[in-house]
Amino acid sequence: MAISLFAMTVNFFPNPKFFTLSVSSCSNQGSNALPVFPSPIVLKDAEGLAIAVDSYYTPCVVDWNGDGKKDLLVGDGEGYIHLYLNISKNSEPQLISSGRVKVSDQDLKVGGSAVPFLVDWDNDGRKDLLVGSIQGYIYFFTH
Ligand SMILES: [Ca+2]
Ligand SMILES: [Ca+2]
Repeated sequence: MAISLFAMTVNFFPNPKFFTLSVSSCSNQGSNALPVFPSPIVLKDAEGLAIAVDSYYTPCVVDWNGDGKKDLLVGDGEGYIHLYLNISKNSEPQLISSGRVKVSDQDLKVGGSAVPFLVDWDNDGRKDLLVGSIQGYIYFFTH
């Protein structure tokens, strides 16, 4: 399967004081060795609404719940991470918002501009969360 590209789009309307950011995807029309990306398509949730918030957005594709289907983690400019679970199949993902990622019933928050990455960092068989932040730190949330 050829890789795909995720991009972030900034939309200013009606003036530069108010803007939204949305997550877009480009399916690779070429090969992994020679990717060819057409115009991006704004990702929408299962209800057809653009996946967007009002600040910097960083997408990260993960299998959050271990069901074999790709889900989406999205860090935002305030330092929160939003989870979108895939309720369909990998070839035609349908994402539903599952809210912000939590730590001990509180919204997980780093200082700002959260950049999430899911990996088994300590090699114990459970996925952990590494989150970059605008302060230059990388936070480790063990599972
Ligand atoms: Ca999943
Ligand atoms: Ca782990």
